[in-house]
Amino acid sequence: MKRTTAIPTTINISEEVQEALSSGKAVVALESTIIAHGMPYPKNVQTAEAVELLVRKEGAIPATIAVLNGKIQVGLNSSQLESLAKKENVWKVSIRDLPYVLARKYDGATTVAATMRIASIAGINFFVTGGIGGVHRDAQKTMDISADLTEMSRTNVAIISAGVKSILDIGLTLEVLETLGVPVLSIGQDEFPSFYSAKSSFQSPLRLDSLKDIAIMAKTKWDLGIEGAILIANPLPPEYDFPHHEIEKYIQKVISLAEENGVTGKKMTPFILKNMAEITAGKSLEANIALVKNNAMVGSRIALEYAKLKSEN
Ligand code: PSU
Ligand code: MN
Repeated sequence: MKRTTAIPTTINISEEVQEALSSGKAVVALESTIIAHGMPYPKNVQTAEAVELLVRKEGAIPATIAVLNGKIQVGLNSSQLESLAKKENVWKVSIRDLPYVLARKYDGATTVAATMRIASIAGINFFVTGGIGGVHRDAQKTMDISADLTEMSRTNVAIISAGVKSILDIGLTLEVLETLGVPVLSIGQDEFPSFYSAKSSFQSPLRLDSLKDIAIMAKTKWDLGIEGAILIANPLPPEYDFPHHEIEKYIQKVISLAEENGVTGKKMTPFILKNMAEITAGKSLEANIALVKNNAMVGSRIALEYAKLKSEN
């Protein structure tokens, strides 16, 4: 998407990313909440580095997005990645937090919602992550629905994830995405994947098997001026798949633990991820790492197809 307005001075885009954007190369945005709040050190920084490398191997340019000392940074170098992964007190920045964290000159890790908005301002249309936020189980009572969903209705970025985690209410999340007009498609299967498993027992609203077709769909949507994201669900590599009954048992335990500890609001998702890793003796973390890498490869390929389509135009 062509930028029509100037980039605000609170955004710093690395030279490499700037160069890639101005020459029409494929650029893939990456979030930083997964680094600072989604995985423990040092696996978080190792994964972030490995993911960037995979994006490059495919021929695209990675742009990890975070807030450093009150400035938005698009494209982090290794020492910036390392410090974000190591530091305590890195703010979890969803869309509502962004102006506050900038005004206070804090360090912040951006969620899917904040990352996609920044990516879009910078002119990046593809964004790779692991899992998105959604409608939590029991949201009828708690109203805990991630701002990732509302952001998807507004911002023209295609998100490559491994589906919706079953710590959330997958059915309600799909319903909300429908209401918000967000196309949800699964790659190569009819069933919508659930992060830790390729299965979920929910039918995927849409299915596409060819990455080129996904790029065509994205371009068509935005060319028509239909605003908002496309959620692309890429099932995790089969060797990491958790059987449904096994994962469900762990999730229920971890959710009760969150309740016992009075965990609510923005602390909920990091709490669940941390405790899932503990209760599965690291197995959920290994799956998480493998699926993010897989998404980086597939997402980069889609971004390359899209860049090709744009250049042919
Ligand atoms: N799911 C994961 N790993 C993550 C997150 C979600 O498997 O790291 C992070 C993402 O940054 C997502 C955020 O945008 O959690 C959602 O948080 P909340 O539910 O508070 O909106
Ligand atoms: Mn929430």
